[in-house]
Amino acid sequence: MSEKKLRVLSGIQPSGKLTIGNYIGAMINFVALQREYDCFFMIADLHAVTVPQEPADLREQTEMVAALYVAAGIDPARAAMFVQSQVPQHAELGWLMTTLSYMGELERMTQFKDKSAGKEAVGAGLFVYPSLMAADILLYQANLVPVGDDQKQHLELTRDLAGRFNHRYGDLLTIPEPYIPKVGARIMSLDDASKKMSKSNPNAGSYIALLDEPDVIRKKIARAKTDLGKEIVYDPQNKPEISNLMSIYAHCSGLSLEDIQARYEGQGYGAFKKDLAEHVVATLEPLQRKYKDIRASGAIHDILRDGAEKAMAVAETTLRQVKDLMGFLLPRR
Ligand code: AQP
Repeated sequence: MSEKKLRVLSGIQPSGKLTIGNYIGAMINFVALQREYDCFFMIADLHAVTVPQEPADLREQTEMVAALYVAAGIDPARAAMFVQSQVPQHAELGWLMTTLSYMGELERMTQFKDKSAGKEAVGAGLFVYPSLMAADILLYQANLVPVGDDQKQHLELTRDLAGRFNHRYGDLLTIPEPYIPKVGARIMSLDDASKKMSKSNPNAGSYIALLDEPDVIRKKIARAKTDLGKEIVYDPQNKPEISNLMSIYAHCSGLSLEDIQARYEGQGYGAFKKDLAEHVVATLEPLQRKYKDIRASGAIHDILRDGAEKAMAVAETTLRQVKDLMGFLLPRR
């Protein structure tokens, strides 16, 4: 008898145009994970609205993320890909998880502190974001959650909430483990390597969007910040800007950091940046081509409908069990 596959849940917010950071840090891994695990990949639109979104942009970006998932190699026949708001169980379990959460633990979340710092009005959604994230994971009884450094604290809270629920109401929820990807790196902003590259950065020059035209990519890389001196060496401590560009180079060319260093010995930043731009353009070209085909085919809506149905079947089972254990009166079937 074949062993049951472990389940994985992950997602990306449609809060802007996806960047090469999202691609290297998340999407490449999604594609690898679907071969080995029972995967659920969502488009986290309920999370995206924890900061204000233009309605037309949100809709377009949601479709964009879905088409980019497929263009990057996510196979809807293997992995369920769905829009979070199309599976209403997320919002409902999110509320129940909020009632299980303590103010103190939510106040300690560094992402909340970072995103609310210096703001006069901070949305309550931003505060309870981690409770919703816990619901996203627990609904699917996910065993593994791929997380970057910045999400580790949220996963820890998810584990605490699952443990609290199980202790209080009965052993139901799977305690998820972090999955540390084999490949992947934190890609930093092109204008400041102390900050991660982010799709919501108002400065479009700080990121390479996956759908940027080749000439836009060339311009952005030509303008990317560099460090003092002109050596191409990987030294994140002393040469953070060039080290970040070298990471992107390595991912797009398949060369090691040592190979890149050797190749540009004695040359300045100019030659390095020119070649880097061509590697990025060549990496994104097939992705962009597939993306256009998928958008033109109109297939994305069917894929998302099927994905939501698949997700809902699992999510509804968990939600019903949760509500039953908590003492909610369930409608008779
Ligand atoms: N710069 C990055 N380098 C590597 N991985 C990254 N990820 C995001 N930026 C980088 C990974 O992409 C996935 C999706 O992230 P998200 O959309 O849920 O939110 P995020 O991490 O906050 O991404 P952004 O682009 O910075 O979005 P905004 O600007 O809206 O906050 C995650 O797996 C993340 O690790």
